[in-house]
Amino acid sequence: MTINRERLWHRIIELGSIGQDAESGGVTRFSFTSIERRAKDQVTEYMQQAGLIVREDSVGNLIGRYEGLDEHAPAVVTGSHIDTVAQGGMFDGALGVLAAIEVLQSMHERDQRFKHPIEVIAFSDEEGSRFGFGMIGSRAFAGTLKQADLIYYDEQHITIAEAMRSAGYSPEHIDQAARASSDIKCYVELHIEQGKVLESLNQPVGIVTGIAGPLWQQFTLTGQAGHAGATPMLMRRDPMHAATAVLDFIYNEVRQFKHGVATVGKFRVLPGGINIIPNEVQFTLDLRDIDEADRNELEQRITEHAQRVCTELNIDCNIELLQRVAPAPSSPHLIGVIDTAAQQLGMKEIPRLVSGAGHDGMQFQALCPIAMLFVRSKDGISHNPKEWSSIEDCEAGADLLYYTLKQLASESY
Ligand code: HGY
Ligand code: MN
Ligand code: MN
Repeated sequence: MTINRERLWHRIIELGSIGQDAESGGVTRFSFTSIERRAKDQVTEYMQQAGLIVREDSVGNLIGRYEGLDEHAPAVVTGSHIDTVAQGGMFDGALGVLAAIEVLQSMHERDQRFKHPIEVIAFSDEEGSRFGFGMIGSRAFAGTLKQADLIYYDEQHITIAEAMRSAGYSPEHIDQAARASSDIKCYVELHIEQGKVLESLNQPVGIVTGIAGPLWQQFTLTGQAGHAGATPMLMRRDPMHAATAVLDFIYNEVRQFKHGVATVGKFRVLPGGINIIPNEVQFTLDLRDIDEADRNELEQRITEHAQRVCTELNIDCNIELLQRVAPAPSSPHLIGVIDTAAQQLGMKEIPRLVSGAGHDGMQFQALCPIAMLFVRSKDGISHNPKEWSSIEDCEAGADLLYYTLKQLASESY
C-alpha cells in the first residue's frame, strides 16, 4: 500500500516549472512575489484535490489539514517550503510539500482516518534568499518571529513587512500564526539530502540525526577610494587588501573543526571601477556546525582576526549579525518510528546522517519533537539547476513518510 508515484512526479515537474528559467532550467521563487503566489495557488489546488482543509495564516504559511477521529488530539505536522534560492532546483523544499500532499491524498482515497489530524505546511520564506533572513514562516509558527525582524530588506530596499503586506498578509498580526505546543504533536519533514552521503552508500533514503545550525553575518569593510595609479601602496586605505586577509583566514581556520563549514556567498565592491581603489567591500559569511560551541569558537576567531587586520590596515570593520540558529537534534522516539516504518516497507538498515543544510524544524524544536527523512541527491548537487532526485527515490521517500505519518497519527501518546 503506497503512494501514486506518477501523480507525485507530475506535480514535482509542474510546480518546478513555476519560476523556471527556460535557458538554465534554474527555478527562482522568492517569498511574497507574484511567482511565489502562482506556486502557492498551484499547491492549494493539489491540497484541495487531496481532500484537505486549506488555509493561509497571517504570514503566508500554506496549511492543508487532514482531520483525525479525535478533534482535540494534537496534530502530526509535516511539510517543507516552496520558496527557492536564486536559480535553484525543483526538489529543494518542494519534494517535502508534494510528497506529504501525495501521502494524505492516498490516505484520503483509501478513507483511512487516524486518532490525530495531520497537517502539511508550506512554510513562508525558508531560504532567506530575498531578505537575508530566513525561516520566517516557521519562526512565526513557533511564536518567535518579532516585529523587529520585519525590517530586513531586499535589493530594492523593500522590507519584509512591506513585501508581506503587498502579498496580502498582515505583518502587524504575525502573532496569529503562532501555534500552542498543546496543538502540535510532532514534526517530520521529508527533504532532499543536498549532499553526497546517501549516494556514496548507494541508499535512496536516510534518517537525519540532527541539523547543523547556520550563523549568517554581513561584513562591511570601509577604507578610502583613491586613484589606482597615483596612490602609493603604503598610502592606501584599501578594504580589498583587508578582505582578502580575512577570507584567507576563514577558509584555513574552518578546517580545524570536524563538522565546520564556511561559505562567502555574496561579495560586493564599491564604487567598483577598474582604476579606483575601493571605498567599501561587503561580503556575507555563512558558518555552520552541528556543535554549537565549535561554531561559536570559530566565529570568535574570525571576528578577532578581522578586527586585528582592519586595525593594522586602518580600515573600518562592521560585522552585522543576520541570523543565528541553534543546531537541532532529532527526537530519538521519532527516529525509532521512522526505523519501524522502514522495516514495514522492507527497507534494509537505512543510514543515519547529519543535515548540513538548515531546515524549518529547527525553529520549533522547543514546541514539539522533530525529525527528518532524506532522499538521495544525484552527485550531491543542490541550490543549482542540476539538482535532481530520481522518481524511484522520491517514491521511496514518500512511502517511508506515509508509513511514518500513519504510525504517528495512530499512536495514543
Ligand atoms: O541555507 C540552508 O541551509 C537552507 O537551504 N535554507
Ligand atoms: Mn535550500
Ligand atoms: Mn530546503
